[in-house]
Amino acid sequence: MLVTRGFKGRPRGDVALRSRLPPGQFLTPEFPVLTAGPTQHTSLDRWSLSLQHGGALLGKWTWQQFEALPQTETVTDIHCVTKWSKFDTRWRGVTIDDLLKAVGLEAAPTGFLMAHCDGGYTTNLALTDLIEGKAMIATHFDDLPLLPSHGGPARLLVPHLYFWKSAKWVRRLALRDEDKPGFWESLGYHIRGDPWQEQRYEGDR
Ligand SMILES: Nc1nc2c(c(=O)[nH]1)N[C@H]1C(S)=C(S)[C@@H](COP(=O)(O)O)O[C@H]1N2
Ligand SMILES: [Mo]
Repeated sequence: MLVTRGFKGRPRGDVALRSRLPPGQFLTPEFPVLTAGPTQHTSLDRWSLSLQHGGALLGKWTWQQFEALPQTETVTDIHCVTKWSKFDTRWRGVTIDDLLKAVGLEAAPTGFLMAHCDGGYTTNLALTDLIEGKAMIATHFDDLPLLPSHGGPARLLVPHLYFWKSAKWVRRLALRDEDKPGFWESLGYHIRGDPWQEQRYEGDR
């Protein structure tokens, strides 16, 4: 039997797509660039990523060392608080689970993390939002090295939260016992930022 795509496929597809779009969002095929301040450029030979807890350094990776960590690929939808969403974005990088494992933190730690970036941007996250495959330090997009405008050489990717949590040009991850607002969070944005609960601003549920 001959089945025309437009006849059987489309209405179903639209429903499926709409159910992937969080409230108040619209779908775009573009990949907009959103940065508060200038794009950062750090050459790979000067780049490093460190992980610390309080004043203690738990681990530090040069670019070469970082690239040697286990690599994970993910295809995921992303949602910006300015209301654009993009479906099926493809990333490669190192999961936060693998980073924690690399410094001997096997058990899921409790607490929070502040991501610090070149240029001074910060964002805060609960560790529960970063572990069990929920987040990575991404270095590749669509099989290509991440462009500087999108946070290359390495950015945080936390796709289940609004995209401001996905800190570009990340260089230092600081584990903390207590939560503390980062850059946008201290300017009135929500402390967690779950797009499915529309946690856009401070005071939203
Ligand atoms: N270092 C840094 N990271 C950042 C930002 C920023 O201004 N500086 N903007 C955030 C915001 S508000 C969004 S929506 C996304 C945008 O990522 P993109 O430019 O790759 O689309 O990056 C987030 N990460
Ligand atoms: Mo954003």
